[in-house]
Amino acid sequence: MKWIMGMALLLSSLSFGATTTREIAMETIKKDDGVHWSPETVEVTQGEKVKFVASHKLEGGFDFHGLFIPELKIQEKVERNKPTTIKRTVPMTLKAGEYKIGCQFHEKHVAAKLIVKEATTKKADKT
Ligand SMILES: [Cu+2]
Repeated sequence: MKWIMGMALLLSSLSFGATTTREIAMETIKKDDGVHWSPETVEVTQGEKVKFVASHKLEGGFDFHGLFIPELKIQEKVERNKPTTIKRTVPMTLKAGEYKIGCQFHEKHVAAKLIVKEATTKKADKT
């Protein structure tokens, strides 16, 4: 019985614990004659560990794009068919709100939205 509870605890800490890194796949897509980062919206939480996997598989056009999220100190070159992995922890000091997931190379590259949500533990401290 103790063993089962131990396993349950271990499993729940694996799914929800601070050690979990969530993978966020970003991909270039063509829409309305422009290149966009997809998905259009990415939600993260303060303190969350994330792993961006950025890929560019579009044929024609630019050979590479950039993944540019200054708030997370991300400025990576993403070459065609060479997915790039970037790991970050969302700073607890990063204000909740909306930021851009852009491209540092192309002005017309349509940015996606990065939504930073307040950590619930921080909320609990306030009340
Ligand atoms: Cu671009």
